[in-house]
Amino acid sequence: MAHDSFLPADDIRTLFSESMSRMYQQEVPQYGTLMQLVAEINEQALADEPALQQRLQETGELDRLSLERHGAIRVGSAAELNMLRRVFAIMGMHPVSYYDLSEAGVPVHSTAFRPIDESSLRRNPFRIFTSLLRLELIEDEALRTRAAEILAGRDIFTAKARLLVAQAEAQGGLTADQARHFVAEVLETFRWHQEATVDLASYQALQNAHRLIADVVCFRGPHINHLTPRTLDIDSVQQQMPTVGIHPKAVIEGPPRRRCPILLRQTSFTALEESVRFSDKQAGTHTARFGEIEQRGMALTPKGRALYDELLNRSRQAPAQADNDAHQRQLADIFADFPDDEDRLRIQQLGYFRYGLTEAGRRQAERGESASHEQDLEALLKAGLIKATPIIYEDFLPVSAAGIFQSNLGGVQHQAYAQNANQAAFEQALGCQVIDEFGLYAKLQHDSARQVCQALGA
Ligand code: OOG
Ligand code: NI
Repeated sequence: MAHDSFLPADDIRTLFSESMSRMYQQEVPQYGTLMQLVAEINEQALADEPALQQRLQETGELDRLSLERHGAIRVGSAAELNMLRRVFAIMGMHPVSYYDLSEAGVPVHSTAFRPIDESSLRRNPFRIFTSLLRLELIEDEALRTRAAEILAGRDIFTAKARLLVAQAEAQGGLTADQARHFVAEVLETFRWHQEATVDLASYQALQNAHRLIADVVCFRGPHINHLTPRTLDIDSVQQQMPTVGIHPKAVIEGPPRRRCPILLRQTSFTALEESVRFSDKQAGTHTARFGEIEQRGMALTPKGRALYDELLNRSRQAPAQADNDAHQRQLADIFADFPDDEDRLRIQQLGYFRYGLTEAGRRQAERGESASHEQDLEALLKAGLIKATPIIYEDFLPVSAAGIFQSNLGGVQHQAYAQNANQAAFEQALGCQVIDEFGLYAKLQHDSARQVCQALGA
C-alpha cells in the first residue's frame, strides 16, 4: 500500500486526544468546567501580557495551547504495558524518562508516552503518564498472588484493537478509515467500567493494602484517571477553582511563580466518587478519577535540574505550610537562589534554549555575508543577529507526580517502600529502553544553534 494513503501519526494522536477529552467530559463533568475556566484565564493572561502572546506565537505554542493536555493511566502487568507501547507508537508517542514513585510510598514506576520531534510536539504534544503497578511491593504474599491471578484473567484491549495494532505494524501505518476504527477501539481501554472484576471482599482487601492497588487490579481496564489542560496562570486557576464549585488540593506542586517559569507547576482537584457493582452483585463506590491543571516553563539542563532538586529538597525540609499562599512564599524565598533572568539561565547553562535568526540576522543571511568565523553564539546574540528562546519542558517531575497521586488517595500517607528504582525491570516489561529526556532537549538546542551558525556562516 502506498505510504501517502496513511493518516500521519500526528493526526491519529489528535483524533485520539480529542476523543478522549470528549469522553472524559462526559464521565467527569468537572473536567469540562475546569477546561472552561482554564480557557478563560488563558485568554485573560494573553490579553494582559502581549509579550507572552508574542512569544507563544513565535514558538508555535499558541496554536497548540487549546489542544494541549496530558492524561494518566495505571496498568497491572508487563504484558499490558508492552501492548500500550505498541498502541502509542501508532500515534507517534514514545516512552520518555523513567520515574520511580516507590520512594514516595506509591507502589508504581512510570514513563511518559509523548511525541519526541519538534514538528510533532508543535502539532499536538499529547502525553500519557503511564504507571506500572509493582506487585512485588505488596507484603502479604497471599494477597500478592491473588492480585496477580486477577490481573492474569483480564484483557484490557478489545480484539479489534489488537487486530488493528498488528495491521498497522505490518502495513507501516493506518488509513484514515482504519485510524478512526483504531481510535474508537483503543478508547474502550480507557473508559470507566462500572462493573468490577472482583467481589466486594477482594476489593476491600486490596484497598486495605493500598488504595492504588485496588484501583489497578479490580477493574476491567486502566480507566483514564485524569486529563490535564495547560494553563498560562496556575495561581489564578487555583484561586478561582472554588468559585466554579471545584475543590483544589492544598498546594501547587513544583517550583514557585517566577519571571522566567521553569519546568512544571501542577495542581489537581479531588477524585470523584463513582458507583461500582462488584461481581457478587454488591454495590459500592470507588474514587480514582480527578482533574489536574499544569503550567509549563523552561526545560532545565542536568545542572539546572540538580539545582532545582536541591532547592526543592530544602523546601521539603522546611516546616509544612497550612495554605498555598504561605507555601508559595516560603518556596519563593528558597528559590531566590535560582537565577530568574534568561541571560543568566543561558550563560550559566541552567536551561535549554532554541536559537533563531532575528530580522537583522535574516537580512544578513540573505545578503550572504558571513559573520566572522570567531563569532560564537553569545557574540551573535550580542550583535543582535540571533535570539534565544527557552525550550518548553515536555516531561514530568517525580516529586510533583507523587504529590498528585497522594492527593487523590484519600489523604492516607504511605511509608516509602524499601525497594528502590528498578529501571531495568521496567524496560524489560515495556519491551524497549526509555528515551533520555535531556538528550532530546540538548539535541533541539544543538540543532537550532547549528542552523543559525550555518545561515550566518559563523
Ligand atoms: C499519575 C500522577 C502523576 C502528573 O501529572 O505528574 C501525573 C497518576 O495519578 O496516575 O499525572
Ligand atoms: Ni497528571
